[in-house]
Amino acid sequence: MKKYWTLVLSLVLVFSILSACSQGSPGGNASNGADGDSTSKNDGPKKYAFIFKNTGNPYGEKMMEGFEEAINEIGGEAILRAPDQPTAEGQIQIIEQLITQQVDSIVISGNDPDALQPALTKAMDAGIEVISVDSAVNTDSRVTHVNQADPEAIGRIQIEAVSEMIGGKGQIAVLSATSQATNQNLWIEYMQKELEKPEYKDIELVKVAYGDDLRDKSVSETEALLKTYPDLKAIIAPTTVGIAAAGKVLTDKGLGGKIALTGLGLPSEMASYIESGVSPWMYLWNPIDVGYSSGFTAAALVEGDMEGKAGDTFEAGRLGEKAVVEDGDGTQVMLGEPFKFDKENIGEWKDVY
Ligand code: RAM
Repeated sequence: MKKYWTLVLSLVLVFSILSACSQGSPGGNASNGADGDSTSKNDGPKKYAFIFKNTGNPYGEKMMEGFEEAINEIGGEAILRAPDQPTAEGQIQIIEQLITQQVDSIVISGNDPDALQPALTKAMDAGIEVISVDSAVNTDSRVTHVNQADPEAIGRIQIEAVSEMIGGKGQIAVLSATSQATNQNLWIEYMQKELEKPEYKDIELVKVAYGDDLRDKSVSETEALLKTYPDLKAIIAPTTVGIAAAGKVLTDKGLGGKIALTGLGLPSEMASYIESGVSPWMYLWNPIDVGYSSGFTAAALVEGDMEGKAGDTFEAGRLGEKAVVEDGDGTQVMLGEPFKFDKENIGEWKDVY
C-alpha cells in the first residue's frame, strides 16, 4: 500500500513540474527590443522596479503605494527600492542590482538629472524600459517622464501665495531638498522668473537653503535662516520634508503669524500647522496617483502598447486614458494641476496622504 502511494505522489510531482515548464515562455507577452535574447526575463510575471530618492520620506512611501497598486492590477511583480541617502551614487548601486536581476522596467525619481545617465543607459541597452517620475532625469536617460503637474504653475503659485501672505513686501527664503534635485530646481527657477514681475519688486529672495529631504538637516537649515535673516517674512519649502520641518520650528519658536510658511506639503504631516495658521495654505497633488500612473506608464511600454512618443496614449487603470506629450527634446506624461490645501479642506485630506 505504501509503495502504491509513493508511486502516485511521484507521478503527481513529475506532472506538475512538466506543466510548470510548459507555462513558461511562449504564452507570455514577449516584449520587443534587446530583452528578446535574454534567458529568464520573460518567465513568470514581469518585474517592475520603482526607485525613490531616499528612504524615510512618507511622500515616497505614498508614491510607492500607488505604484504597487498599479503593478498588482497589471499582474506584475513590484520591486520597491530607495537608497538611505538622497544621492545619485546610492541610486546607481540599486540600478546596477536591478540590471543584474533582469527587471523589465525601472521607474525612478532621480537624485540628479545627469549623473545617473551611464547606469540608466546601460539599463536601457539591456532592454529595460526606463521612466522617470516626480524628479526627472535628462531625456537621454529615459524613455519618458511622468510629471505630477506643470512646473511653471507650481513655481508661480508659490510666489503668488507668499506675496499674498506678506502683503507683497519683505524678505523671503526657500528651503529646498537637495541642490541636485531636478524637480525642486525647476520649480525654484520658475519662482525666480515669477519674482521678476513688477508686482513683486518689494519682495527679496535672500537665500535658497538645502535641507536634503532629511528631517534634521531641514530643521537646522530653518533655524539658520531665522538666525541669519531676523527680518525674514516668509519661507517657501517646495518639499514635503522641508515644509513639515519648517512648520515644527516655527511652531516651537512661537513664530506662527509672524513668519508665513507655504510650499508643497503632505496634508497628513501639515494638518496641525495649517489648522494653527503657521502655514495659512500650501499645495500638492496626490502622490498615490502619481505612483499609480507611473506603474501604468511602465506597463504600457513593457507590453508594447506604446513607445513613449509624443501623441501616444495608453490606459492608466482607474485614472483612465493618459497621453504622452513633448517635453523639450524628450517626452512626458503630464498629470493634474497642483491642489490648494487650507483650513477649509485639510480635514478631508489628512487621512488620505
Ligand atoms: C519631497 C520630495 C519629492 C517632491 C515632494 C513635493 O517629498 O522632494 O520629490 O515631489 O517633496
